[in-house]
Amino acid sequence: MPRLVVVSNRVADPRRTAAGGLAVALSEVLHATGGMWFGWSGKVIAAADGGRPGEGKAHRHQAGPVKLVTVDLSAEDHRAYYLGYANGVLWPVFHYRLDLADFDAGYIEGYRRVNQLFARLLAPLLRPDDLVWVHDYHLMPLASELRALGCQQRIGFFLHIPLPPPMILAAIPGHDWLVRSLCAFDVVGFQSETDHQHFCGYIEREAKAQSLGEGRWRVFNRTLHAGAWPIGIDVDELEALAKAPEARDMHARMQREYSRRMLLVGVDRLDYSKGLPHRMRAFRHLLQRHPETHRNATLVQIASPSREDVSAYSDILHELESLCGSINGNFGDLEWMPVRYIHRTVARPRLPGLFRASRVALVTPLRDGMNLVAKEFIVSQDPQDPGVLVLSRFAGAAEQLEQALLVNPYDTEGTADAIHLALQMPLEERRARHEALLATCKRQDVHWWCESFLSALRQAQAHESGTPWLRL
Ligand code: ADQ
Repeated sequence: MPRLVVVSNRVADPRRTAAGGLAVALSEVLHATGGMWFGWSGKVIAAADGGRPGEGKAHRHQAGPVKLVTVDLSAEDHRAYYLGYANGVLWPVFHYRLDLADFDAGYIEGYRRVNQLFARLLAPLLRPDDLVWVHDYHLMPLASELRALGCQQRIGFFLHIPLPPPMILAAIPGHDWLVRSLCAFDVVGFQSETDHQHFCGYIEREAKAQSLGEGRWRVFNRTLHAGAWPIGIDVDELEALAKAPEARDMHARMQREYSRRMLLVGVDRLDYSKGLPHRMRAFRHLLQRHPETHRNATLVQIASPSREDVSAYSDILHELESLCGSINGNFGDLEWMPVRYIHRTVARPRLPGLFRASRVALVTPLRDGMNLVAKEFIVSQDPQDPGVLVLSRFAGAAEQLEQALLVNPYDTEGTADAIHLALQMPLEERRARHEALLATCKRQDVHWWCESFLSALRQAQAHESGTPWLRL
């Protein structure tokens, strides 16, 4: 079996369970092949301490049979590549938020510089038959930079966030460079068929790509395989967590605390793509329209701090705080607060207990690549008395989880009606929906995702002869 080399913005130590499902899944293949994980260390070196743009050294650590290689970034590279281009341009545009993108600050140079730095440090560590798997929007030009250095390995890319329609993508200055860089990969994977179709539409129209059938394309004088590989969760890991004392304790405490009320739950990173203010407005509408829910329903909203150094994030924080405050002020009384808003990360082992104690989960992003919380909620339920998933049709997960109550989060009234339906859903219907949803989560779990993507990458031609890839 060829060695697997994973490249991502951040590197997780696969021996730590807190690393979550993705790290667990990748760790199996990394272990089996004596693989390597390469990425940013998370450290930023100030100019005064010698951090220079485009420069950095690779640090190597051994985690069992897996090699972890990390690079520190200079403060300037961190500002332009990570905060600027990745999170200030690509994240908003890929979530259809052109209004939030900062195109003019010249971040693209820093983005390119860091991708070149990664390529320079990674290339000498690669063996000819390695399978290289690059993750996410931070590293879209990496294959093109590796190819320019003469790397002929099979290189795959997986985009964890959505890909917008061609006309939105084309609003990015330099979009043609970005997509052309993407075409230096052998396999390009997306979360949903919708994202995949956006990519095909773009390369067909803008790059005159020719379809070879079965997801293969001839484009920029190379052959590329594109497809949808919806990411799943590690069902076994979550089931084991659910049985452990921390989850059981959490479940018992929540049940005690909310024995007289139905619990609704939302668990998200505090990000504008997650639709938190829209969700609060729908919940407020529910309380206005259905007075019988007063004192009977409590929404626990956990929103973990995220990218607080990007300004759009402090706006969403203030909007959410103000909405929660006004809902509690207008509807709450001495014995009941309709919303419990917690601006913190919940320890992963406690999540299944929280999910299991909840009658309804609100997963209502305005756009989301997949949304793993939706799947984690399903797997955490008691099949005999399961809760109901209210899911945005704009989450990648909606393509698979058809038996959830699908909503349009921009439609406040419609979402409130769906929440009402969820709170009242008879046991038989809850069971039937849950059974179908659970089967999907189990069938297409994270191991299936990992294996099916890697199998496509293994089949990619190792490497095409023809014109060498020129740095663009
Ligand atoms: P995220 O946007 O971070 O990830 P999501 O898939 O919802 O989104 O969550 C990832 C993990 O973080 C889940 O395991 C979840 O339990 C955990 N998490 C989220 N909020 C938390 C909180 N407040 N406390 C504790 N844990 C929390 C990106 C894309 C998604 C895509 C994933 C994976 O934006 O669309 O599903 O990658 O590909």
